[in-house]
Amino acid sequence: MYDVATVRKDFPILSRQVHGKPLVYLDNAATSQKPQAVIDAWVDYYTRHNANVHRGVHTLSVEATEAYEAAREKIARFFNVPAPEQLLFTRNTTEAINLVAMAWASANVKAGDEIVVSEVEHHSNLVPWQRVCEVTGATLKLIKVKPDYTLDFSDLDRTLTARTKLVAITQQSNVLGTIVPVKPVMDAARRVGALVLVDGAQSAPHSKVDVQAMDCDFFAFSGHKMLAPMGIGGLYVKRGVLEAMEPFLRGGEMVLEVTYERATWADLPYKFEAGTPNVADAIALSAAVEYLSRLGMDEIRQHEVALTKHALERMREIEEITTFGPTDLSLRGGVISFYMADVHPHDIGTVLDREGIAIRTGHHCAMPLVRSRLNVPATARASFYLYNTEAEVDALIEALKKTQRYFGNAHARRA
Ligand code: 7TS
Repeated sequence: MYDVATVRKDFPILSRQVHGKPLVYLDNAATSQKPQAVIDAWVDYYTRHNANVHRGVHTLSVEATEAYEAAREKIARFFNVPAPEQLLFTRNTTEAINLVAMAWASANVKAGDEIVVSEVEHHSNLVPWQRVCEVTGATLKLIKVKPDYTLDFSDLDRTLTARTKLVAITQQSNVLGTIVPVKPVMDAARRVGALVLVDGAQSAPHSKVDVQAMDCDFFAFSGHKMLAPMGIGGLYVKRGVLEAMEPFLRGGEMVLEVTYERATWADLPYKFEAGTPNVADAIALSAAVEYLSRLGMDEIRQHEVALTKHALERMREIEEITTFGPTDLSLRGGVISFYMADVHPHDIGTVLDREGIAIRTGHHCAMPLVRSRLNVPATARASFYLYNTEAEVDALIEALKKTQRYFGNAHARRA
């Protein structure tokens, strides 16, 4: 039985107040809060073991190296990565995707080729591909979003052609919550010989990810959205693809031998990890995946489905609210973007903050989707995680009713 009250005790920040009210943190799609176990792992590293890795023979350096590589192994197991060296540490999803754009695409995408993304992508999985196309002369193509907020796969075999080199697609939309089934994309990509990159920023924290079952070529994720500190994330790459890839950044740590004229590269994964790595945060990320595994990804998902169901039902009590995203709960994660007639999302966010409730407002780094597909200037977005409760959803609804009464009346007064 999932016991959210016990889970909450692990997160020190959840006991704080904001404007004299208990914090209700519903901005989890932006970043998650951290359990004590993660904070402790980070503090323990700097308190007892800190040293640079892979360089020294002294005890601290050996301990730091062992802890760093043990973290890589644990995180690799969490995503069912076949071998730890296929998990590259990056700062976040954005850097992981840029690594693929720089190291793989620059060598494999040529003028006349095509890269396919979807209309729901976060800027991090759109802008790097725009740049690759600009530099190489390749074309960027879009998989459309349907009026029911799922992706239109009916045309996949026409969108993907013999010229398609890569499909870069999110596994869960940060705006709509839509869960994207990757299999049809994989199947269509394999038929034309294209590779597939999966943006797991929003899926990795909330559901079981198995990169081998998915069979994708690249999988990118951010630690900070899955209970770990900011500044650590990763990229899984399929072995054959990884072995053929040129380095992303060049410098120390990633070389085997260097002369004044040239250099040769270190083994995997170090060839892709130039410079001193983020050891403490990698270790804290391994504590985060241990915490998530202990709770169980399926249990976490079920908890979030229940919260989302409750929130969607209760939002219907407020006539002025329009929600975006699939109605079928099996097709959506715990993210609800919404719009309230006559109230700017920023005003909603401000009123809610006075009630201690943290939500996000804006275009959520998916400007084309919000502006030209949802046709609103911005949305308000509540996003749930493993520590949120039904009572918090109820607090959100009451605060939204208050917002509506306040602004609705203000508009009536002006009319
Ligand atoms: N891809 C998706 C689907 C995302 O939701 C995000 C971050 C990123 C990539 C980039 O992640 P980063 O860790 O590299 O920044 N999404 C959000 C959000 O919805 N609000 O703030 C960040």
